[in-house]
Amino acid sequence: MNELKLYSYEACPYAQRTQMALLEKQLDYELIEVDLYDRPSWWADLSPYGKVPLLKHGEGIVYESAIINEYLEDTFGNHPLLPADSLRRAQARIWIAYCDAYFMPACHKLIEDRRDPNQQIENRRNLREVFLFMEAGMRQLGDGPYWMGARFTLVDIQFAPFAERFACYAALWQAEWPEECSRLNAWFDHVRQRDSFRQTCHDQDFHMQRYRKYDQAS
Ligand SMILES: N[C@@H](CCC(=O)N[C@@H](CS)C(=O)NCC(=O)O)C(=O)O
Repeated sequence: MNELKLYSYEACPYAQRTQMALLEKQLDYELIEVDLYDRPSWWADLSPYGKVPLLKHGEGIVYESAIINEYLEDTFGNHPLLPADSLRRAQARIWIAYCDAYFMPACHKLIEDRRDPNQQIENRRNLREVFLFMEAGMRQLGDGPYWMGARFTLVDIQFAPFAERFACYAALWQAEWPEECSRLNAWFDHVRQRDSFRQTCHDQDFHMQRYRKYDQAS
């Protein structure tokens, strides 16, 4: 049987992406929690580099959240999560890549350099530029409410878990989501209403408990 199994970790934003795609596409799947702090013996045999999410489809193994989500999109035509037009698909993929190549590193730099106030000034300036770049890019794409327009896509899924955690970056490392980013604000207001988000998100206390550990680590 070609059943779908998602190996996940509850707090993992990348695994959340995959779970959101599975829910949006209304696919049946088995959710298997892997305790990354007490790894089961079978995990090393299954996962080539030990990271969640990992999708098992029949005997096939796929990992890397963005690639799993594209695999689901390629394999299951129901409830499409990429635009039909090839130029719009390319644009969607550009933003999917942008999230991991620019947005997340800009956030993570604030965590890494938390003990270096001078570097944090530069990091906050850089994060602001990233936000303004995303805002301008979204406006060029159209009115929304979602990233690519009227329809929810893999781009929304790519960013959503990090938008959810952003309040923690703000509380702990003074990250700022610029007020003038009105298209982005409206985007997240809509994303947080999606069932796939509501079923996979956690409240700020849940995330703060985990991020405080990073904050306290030397
Ligand atoms: N680029 C990967 C990142 C996945 C990732 O970093 N997952 C973390 C949990 S949030 C993990 O499994 N860490 C365990 C490890 O690195 O050994 C993706 O998008 O799937």
